[in-house]
Amino acid sequence: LDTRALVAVDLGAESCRVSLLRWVAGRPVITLVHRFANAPRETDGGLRWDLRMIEAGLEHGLRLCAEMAVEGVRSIAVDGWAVDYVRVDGDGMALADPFCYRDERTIEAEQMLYGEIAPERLRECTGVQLLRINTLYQLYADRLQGLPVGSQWMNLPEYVLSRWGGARVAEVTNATHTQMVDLNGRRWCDEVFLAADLDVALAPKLVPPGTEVGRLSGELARLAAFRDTVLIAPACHDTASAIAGIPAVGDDWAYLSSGTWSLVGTVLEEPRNDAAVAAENFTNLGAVGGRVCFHKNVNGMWLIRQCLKEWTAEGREWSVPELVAAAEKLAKPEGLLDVDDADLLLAGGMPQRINAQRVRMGLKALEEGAENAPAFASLIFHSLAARYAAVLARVAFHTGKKLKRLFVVGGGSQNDFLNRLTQEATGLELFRGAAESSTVGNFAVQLAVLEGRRDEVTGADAEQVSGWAGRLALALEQAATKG
Ligand code: LFR
Repeated sequence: LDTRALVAVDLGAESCRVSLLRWVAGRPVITLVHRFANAPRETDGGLRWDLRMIEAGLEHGLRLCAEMAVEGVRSIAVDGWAVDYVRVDGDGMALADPFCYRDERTIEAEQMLYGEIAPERLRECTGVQLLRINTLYQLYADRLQGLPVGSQWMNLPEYVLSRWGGARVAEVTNATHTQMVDLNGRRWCDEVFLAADLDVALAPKLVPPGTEVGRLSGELARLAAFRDTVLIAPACHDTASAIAGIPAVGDDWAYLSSGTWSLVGTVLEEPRNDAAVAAENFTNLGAVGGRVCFHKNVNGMWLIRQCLKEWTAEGREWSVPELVAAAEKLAKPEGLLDVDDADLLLAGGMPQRINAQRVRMGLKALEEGAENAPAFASLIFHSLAARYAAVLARVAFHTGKKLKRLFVVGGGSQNDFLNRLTQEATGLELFRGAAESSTVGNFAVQLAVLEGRRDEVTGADAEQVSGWAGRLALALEQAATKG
């Protein structure tokens, strides 16, 4: 057995993480080596990510891993949030900071695109939830805005791999979220490219999860630990990785991947895209094992984070646990929020946005200001739980599954109050998976391919990946209790 270490990079809209898996007495132990904050900012006429900051943070993380892993690093894999992309020049260098998917330019672009291809047809071709954040609407918006569009582009995790020496690819679980991939063939969909007047030759080659894309090269490769390190595209979509990190088998379980967004659904062998599914705008994204993540994007911790930002600006720093504890003491709020109201997906002024919605609904506005933060938090948690339950009921309906268990993973899974509300609202048995489930799934895919078990990630034997996930979830806990 090759006992060199593995590195998993997980890019999040709120924080990026670099983790190391080492073998200690034959057992895997995972350590979160470096975590740094991430956020989009308004610059250059748009809401954009600070690419240089992200790349520098990741490089710092890799250097720390190299110091720790005296045994050497066998492979590195990168997953991250979907849909955003980097345009590159012929040398693979970024042409600009990438837009954040929340940038408002796609509000109009989405409507314009439907003049070229009907939304129903887009759904039929791709099976993907119509969301203005999808890469398709963003690339189309670039075109409408007259931005230079003749360059190749890559989604962010794949871009990071390419910067470290990997080939330019589009890993398929991540690519499905572009809304430009054919639902059945899982190839770039010519009809969609044509409708949006986009050049399919500028889209990278599609590869399945668990593809070796090259060897680490450049400065970092001079470090002893990185002398012979391969680069792997895991499930580059963080949600697909998070789901691969759930150690569940059987047909009676659903997932809630809880972070900035809440992804609420279940894993299917085959996509479901009938008229009722389309009418309710569920998605069929690529999952590990050639399977399908059948879910809906529901708003998530974004609501709380955005409120916290306002209260911090007022000079009151609530910690999340403190806020959760205070919210839990309050009586059930009067009237719930429509958490998926388009207005609540936008940045800034969240308490005001929430109150504006309440007033529109004929409810009493909450008293604004940091001192009343628990009332906002209580409203948000109760509303999220109710929404999860409503979506899960529809998941059961559309898939015909008899759901009994709900696995909650991601940072939001640490919120016991929300978990309790979710359990009560759904009536499902709730299991708390790993907070860093994307990292677990990322490592699980690496291990499967490194151990010569490609079939586990491409289809034939997908349940085995959850075997790895089970072992690795334990590895994480050990790391945590050992500090
Ligand atoms: C979660 C996630 C969701 C995707 C959203 C935007 O981090 O990747 O799956 O819909 O972010 O990329």
